[in-house]
Amino acid sequence: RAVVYDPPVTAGPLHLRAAQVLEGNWTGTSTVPSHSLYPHQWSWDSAFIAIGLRHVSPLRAQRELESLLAAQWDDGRVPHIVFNPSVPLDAYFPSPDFWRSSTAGRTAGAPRTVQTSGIVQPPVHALAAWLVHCADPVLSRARGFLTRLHPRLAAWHRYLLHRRDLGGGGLASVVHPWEQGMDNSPCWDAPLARIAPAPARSFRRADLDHGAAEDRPTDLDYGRYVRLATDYRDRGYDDNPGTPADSGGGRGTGDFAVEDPAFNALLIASEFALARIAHELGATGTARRARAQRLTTALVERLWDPAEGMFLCRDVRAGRPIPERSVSGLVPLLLPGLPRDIVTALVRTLGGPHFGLGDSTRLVPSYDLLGEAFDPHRYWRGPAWFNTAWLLERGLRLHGEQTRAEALRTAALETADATGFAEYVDPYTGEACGATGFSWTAALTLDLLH
Ligand code: 9YW
Repeated sequence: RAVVYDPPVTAGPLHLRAAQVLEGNWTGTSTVPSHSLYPHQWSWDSAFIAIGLRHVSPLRAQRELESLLAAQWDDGRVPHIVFNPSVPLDAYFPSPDFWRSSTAGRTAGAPRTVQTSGIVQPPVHALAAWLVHCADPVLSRARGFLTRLHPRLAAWHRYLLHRRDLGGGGLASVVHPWEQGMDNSPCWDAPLARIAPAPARSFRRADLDHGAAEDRPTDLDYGRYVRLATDYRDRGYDDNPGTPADSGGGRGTGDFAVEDPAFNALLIASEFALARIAHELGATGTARRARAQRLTTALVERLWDPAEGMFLCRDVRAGRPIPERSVSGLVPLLLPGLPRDIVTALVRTLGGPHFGLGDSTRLVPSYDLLGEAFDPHRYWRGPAWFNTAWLLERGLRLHGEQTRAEALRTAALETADATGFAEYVDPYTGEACGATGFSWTAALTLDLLH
């Protein structure tokens, strides 16, 4: 089996090489995460890409978000993939003929012309829109960028806070591991164990044409991802939040529902950004800010574990926390309204034996170094990723941890440079895994350089 990675970009200063990666991955309306592995538009990738792209081309950064939000469904959901019709169907699985958005998603208001997936990804978009606006407010105002985006971003948050409050405690639930963005995190092992996998013969994984099998999720994982997505599609992508599940495990009808700390922290950070956007557009933003504070309280009440010194995922169907330490449980550090003792505990956990930052690891691992499922090369089961490094760098800086933030920033820049903007790396050695020339790695490099 041939493993074909994207060609590395090797010459010139770091910021120029990063900009070159984004240029190469630009399709004319948006940026692919990687031509080989991910040849369409991905939702949270586009948000991170826009955050970096704003330093090179504020116009392209605006268009990145506009093209994604143009594929929003009438119920407010922003799909996790917007498919490029000129890419062959077999280049990526699951392809448009699997999701069938324009037919299966009709009741939920999927767009008729563009094909999308039917699930979502973390809501980094309002935060990205605000940062993109700030890079060039004159251009942004001249183009009516925020005026046009604001209603769409507000509908997106409404969808998550109402249709997706499956636990009934105010937080949004994800209904598929792909929605949280950390596909094969060990956090999903227990809730996924209840899902009967789709037969391996019923689908064909395109990812193994481009990525090493030992770095990717397993076939059994994929069987379960396919089962969950098929069931959701066959329900017409209906979230049905008002219906109590017969298992007693919260609302909604799917077999998988999890409240995740990073997903919700990003929603809260984006609520704060929406307050600023509303203020820029002439409103006070007070109600949004108050809601962001209330959501922070709900996040602490439902997901904070004082004994672990970090946030844990909550399995809504089983009605209990998931006892796995994932980097997701540290991401709420980016929130301004966090109680001081929680900030202190998170910083301690980040540098402690489970994540080893500033001690045994170069970049923050995606999963507990001491966890049974830890694997330094397998995707979200240990490798370090640049988007989580960027989020934690921001959190450390926000809470006055300048020295730690600076060390993380330097390590991220050096590792991005040395690996040709790898998708993810071995957290101990910094060795590249997955694709190179990966868009969010290049984009967040640009942002960290500014
Ligand atoms: C897949 C595009 C996406 C990211 C996800 C990451 C991966 C898709 O790639 O998922 O086929 O495995 O897990 O976070 O958005 O970069």
